[in-house]
Amino acid sequence: MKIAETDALIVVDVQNDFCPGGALAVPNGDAVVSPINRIMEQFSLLVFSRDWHPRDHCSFSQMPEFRDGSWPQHCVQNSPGAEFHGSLRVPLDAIFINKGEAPEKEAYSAFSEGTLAETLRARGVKRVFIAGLATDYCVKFTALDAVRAGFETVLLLDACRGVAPESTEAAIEEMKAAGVFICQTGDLLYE
Ligand code: VGL
Ligand code: ZN
Repeated sequence: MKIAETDALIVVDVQNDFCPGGALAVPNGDAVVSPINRIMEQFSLLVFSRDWHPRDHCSFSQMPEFRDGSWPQHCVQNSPGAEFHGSLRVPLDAIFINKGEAPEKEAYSAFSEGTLAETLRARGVKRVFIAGLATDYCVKFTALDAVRAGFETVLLLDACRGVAPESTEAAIEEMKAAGVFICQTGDLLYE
């Protein structure tokens, strides 16, 4: 698959708290860093989203069940857990999206704050590639919103990891049904 000037790469929530040792560690979450680093220079436009919660965010629970609405405290604004993974390459000319800042509202999608679709359209973007964490939550909702916003949408499966196996499988099916193309970073590199 050939990358065009009208493509953007959206890197979703590759933050310490979603990686091994973090508050809401996704199994092998850090495995997404190498493929993302490897492909990013092919894209003329990069977007990095960050889960960026206040201390009292409504999704936080004292007895977390690791599902929607019941997470351990994670990605608190300006905390080490909210920082990007230390090995992730983060070019300064990228677009950065913070989400989940309102205490009373969950915001899984990088499009939640409402400005990303317009920003991408204004930059001439037609197709978005999506990678990062977690497949069954923020990646899924970002991909579904991208389709809804009218972008051709490609999920880079080997550059994503999910919270749990069943919800990850279900998320992949849901994305496919919505029109998301599923491919591998290798399909970009060795074209
Ligand atoms: C996420 C759970 C809670 C994610 C964010 O980035 O997928 N998951 N907050
Ligand atoms: Zn969160």
